[in-house]
Amino acid sequence: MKESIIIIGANGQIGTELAIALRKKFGAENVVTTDIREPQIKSPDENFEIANVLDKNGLETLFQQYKPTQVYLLAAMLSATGEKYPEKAWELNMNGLLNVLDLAVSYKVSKIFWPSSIAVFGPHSPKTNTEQYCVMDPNTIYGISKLAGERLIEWYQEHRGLDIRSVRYPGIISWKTEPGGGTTDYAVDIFYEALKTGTYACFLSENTALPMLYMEDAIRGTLELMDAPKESLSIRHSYNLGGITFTPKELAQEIKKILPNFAISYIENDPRQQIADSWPASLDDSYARKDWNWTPEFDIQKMTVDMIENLKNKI
Ligand code: AKB
Repeated sequence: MKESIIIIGANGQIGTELAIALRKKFGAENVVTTDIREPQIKSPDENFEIANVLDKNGLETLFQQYKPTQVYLLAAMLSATGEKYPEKAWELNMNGLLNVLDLAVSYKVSKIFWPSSIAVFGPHSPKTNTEQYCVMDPNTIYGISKLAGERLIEWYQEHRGLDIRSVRYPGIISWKTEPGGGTTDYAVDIFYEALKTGTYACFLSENTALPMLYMEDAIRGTLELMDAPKESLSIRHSYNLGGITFTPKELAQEIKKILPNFAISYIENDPRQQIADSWPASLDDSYARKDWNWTPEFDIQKMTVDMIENLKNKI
């Protein structure tokens, strides 16, 4: 069957690269990217439309026009920005999801992808090798909205017959598009600053370990999950997706192997520290490994080499 794909929130860190991968896989003519503003750099084969996920009528016009078979909903406000604008974060993250789910039911969309996050865990969740099922007491608006979203997508599958696929993304590291408004963003900023100035003032403390994933792995994992036979998927909410775990100090050491003069310093009392402290350091992703053969390929060393190689040519 010919696919028709709509990506909502396509200009962000993940959307930009997912769009490239989806155009390659399904043909550029079958992929429509949307966001609230024009992309800064538009790919020559990109079919772009302005759309706001909170404008249900506008979104419905797009569904009518393109009759999507797959929808990727990436529009969201992340953890750090969400704490600054909690009402807006809740509205965007929850009403945006509800709008898409309702339209997906009405327009019989075959498959939906919606990302959750490690932010669904909280201070009472196990810190290391955090299991799929455990205490979950997120204390950021972003995390609360993601956990509520996980419950909603399971409900829509159970009661409205949708097929929704989801992963709990850790911090995503990439060089094509910068992230914005997250707690894990330091792990991307550090590379830009290392190349531009040779120094980085990190907003997280040196021993704050967080789960991370290189973009190439994240995109491959997402496409593999979307391709997996429905019968093999035992999780109908969102899969833990593990990759690499490291601290700012360990990442700085890895960067120093390539840029020996690089120096890191640490800023104290940044509000993002508290958020990071409430999140796991590593994830148990055995359900993803078992159900759809998830295997990350990038370790910290391979990722650091690739980031510096690519960013050197970009900045
Ligand atoms: C954030 O830091 O808010 C995001 C996330 C882990 O979901 N990168």
